[in-house]
Amino acid sequence: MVVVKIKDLPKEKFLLPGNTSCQGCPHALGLKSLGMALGDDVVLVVPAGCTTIIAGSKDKSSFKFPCLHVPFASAPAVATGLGSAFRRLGKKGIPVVWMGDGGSDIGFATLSGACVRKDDMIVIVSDNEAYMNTGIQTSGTTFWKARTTTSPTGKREEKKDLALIMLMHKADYVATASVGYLQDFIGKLRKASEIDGFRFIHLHSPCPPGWGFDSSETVEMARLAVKCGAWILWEFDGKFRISPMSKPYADKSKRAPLTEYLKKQRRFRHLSDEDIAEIERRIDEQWRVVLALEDVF
Ligand SMILES: Cc1ncc(C[n+]2csc(CCOP(=O)(O)OP(=O)(O)O)c2C)c(N)n1
Ligand code: SF4
Ligand SMILES: [Mg+2]
Repeated sequence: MVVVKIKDLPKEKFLLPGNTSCQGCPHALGLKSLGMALGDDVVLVVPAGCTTIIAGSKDKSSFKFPCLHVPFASAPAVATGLGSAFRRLGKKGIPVVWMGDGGSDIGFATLSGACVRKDDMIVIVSDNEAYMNTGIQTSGTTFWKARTTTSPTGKREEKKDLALIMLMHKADYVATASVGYLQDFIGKLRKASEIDGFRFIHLHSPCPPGWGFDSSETVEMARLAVKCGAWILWEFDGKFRISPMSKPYADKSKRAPLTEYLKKQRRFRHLSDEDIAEIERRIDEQWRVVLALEDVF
């Protein structure tokens, strides 16, 4: 685990002020952190999504990172080519794919291919649990029962556990992170940058307009997800470890009430007591899996 101190973080901004993200945008928090973690080494590869809009339109850019905007399904394949070109030309630079959860749904074939080949890149999926840029449609990682425009009565299917999929896919480095704990995210990015091969970070990114909460509460919402046990922070770098911010919540009695997290969000306003009990049961199940992984790896 890489320990990050706020006073040691660089002041240089890689996401510039005046960009077009909504107030309280989780991607903006994540992109700023990416700049602080890896700065000049990053060459971004971005498929369509809110990040495309945040980057700005022709002739202007909100990014100090060099950035390739690529078709939805192709981002990891483009990063593969970029990595090969860097090696051949003897150039420095880490291809970093920054994609949404929708990008990881539609681009799963290229994500899988790059992981199987252990191609040299860091992939970050900034998961706001829906296709936000096109109007809040359900994605594979939308939370069970969450209302979206394509699931007006609540999503029927379970949230896809992308990080565990990538772990079982034998990625060289896999971690979950949260915009509520940016020092942890920065530490994980730095750790990932020290490892060769295919590195994957699943970043939990609560979205104020998409989830229906006040734009001042993004960090609080992200922290509540961790504190109630619904989002578990962990890291695999050859050894699987639950991260320190999540560790206390292995003990169910230490978790914040789940209703505190759910009731603050418009997308969950319709939940019944039975739904909440079922979500709690599923969270307990997820913890059993993650705790077992600590013993296995
Ligand atoms: C092949 C293709 N299909 C659909 C679209 C339309 N589209 C653009 S952005 C987007 C949603 C992206 O969602 P996500 O990846 O979760 O990113 P977010 O906007 O939530 O940050 C969609 C469906 C597209 N650009 N290309
Ligand atoms: S919709 Fe959500 S993810 Fe998209 S720019 Fe706004 S706050 Fe950010
Ligand atoms: Mg999304």
